[in-house]
Amino acid sequence: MSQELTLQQRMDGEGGSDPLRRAVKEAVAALAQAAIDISDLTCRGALAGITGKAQGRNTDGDVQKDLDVRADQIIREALGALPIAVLASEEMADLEILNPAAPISVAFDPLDGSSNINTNMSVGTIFSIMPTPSDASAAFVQPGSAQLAAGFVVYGPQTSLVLTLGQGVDIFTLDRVERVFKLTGSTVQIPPNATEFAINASNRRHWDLPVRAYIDECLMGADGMGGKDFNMRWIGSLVAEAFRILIRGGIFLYPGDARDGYEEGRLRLVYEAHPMAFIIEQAGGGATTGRQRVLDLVPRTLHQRVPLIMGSIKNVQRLEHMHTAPDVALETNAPLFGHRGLFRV
Ligand code: AFP
Repeated sequence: MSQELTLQQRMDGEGGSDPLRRAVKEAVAALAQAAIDISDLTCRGALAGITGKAQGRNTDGDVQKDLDVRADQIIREALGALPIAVLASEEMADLEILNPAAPISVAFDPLDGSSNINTNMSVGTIFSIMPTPSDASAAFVQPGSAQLAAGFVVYGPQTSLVLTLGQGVDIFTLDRVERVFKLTGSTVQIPPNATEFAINASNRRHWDLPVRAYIDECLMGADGMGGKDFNMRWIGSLVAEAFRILIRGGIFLYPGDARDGYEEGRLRLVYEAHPMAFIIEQAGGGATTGRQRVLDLVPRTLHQRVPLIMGSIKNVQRLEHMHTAPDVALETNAPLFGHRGLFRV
């Protein structure tokens, strides 16, 4: 039996026995148990009847895969008996008011990256825990900075749980024999400078100038104004990109673009960008729309989309600068400039 702390032992060691902290820890423990059950399904795939086949569309028009629906059911069952005021899920049109007097509310994306299921690529679960306001129906009309906890699970070669309770970021790996998550990374810190970017480059013609200028600067590598060569990754699974950034740094971009319906990007604020931003900032990184800090945003609607740029702080700051100083973006992007600036040298 390995000696790493279990998730429960780590949370017990975090202190905070007041009712609010206790409710948070109970919810995290239940979400972790649900993740183990979802992991059992993802690692068996078709043998568990998971085909990735579309089963219809959720109310926001996203294609709903079989595992989206089953993961949503597993999580609701796991949370059902707990003192939770409001549930919000990517798979639910509206909030579910359970016990308005309960201290916490939980929003989750039960299965992120579901377009990867039948290609055996990493998928995941993302969750955000908020304090319940006096008007429980406004549980997710709060800035992301109000979150009490956030986490995500990657169902990949390992099943890993990434968690912040507001005092740094820990990584837990599922011990499949003992069926418990064990601490394998504590107080994780993202390298401040990175030379790896993640974006769906097929959308370049739809990007705004600052994003195009930043990516072109990365592509120009050591020949450009950035002065260093970059690598690129795009997995099509937010949780996998985020996990890689926590481990080796990098910058992830899902910006708004000119495509119909993508003016505010693809990712959802309440149950994707808010929790991811909380985790990334707790690990010393940055998370922005390009112009605003994601954790400062107050959702207008439950399934609101938001541009999400997150990762190594210096890279995120460079991109923000390009959004607020268009001349910088123009200078980087103008075709008349030679590789090394206005005059070829
Ligand atoms: P699905 O859950 O529909 O597969 O979307 C996954 C996701 O929201 C996020 O995890 C990826 O980073 C992003 O979409 C990929 O989007 P593109 O398919 O447009 O590249």
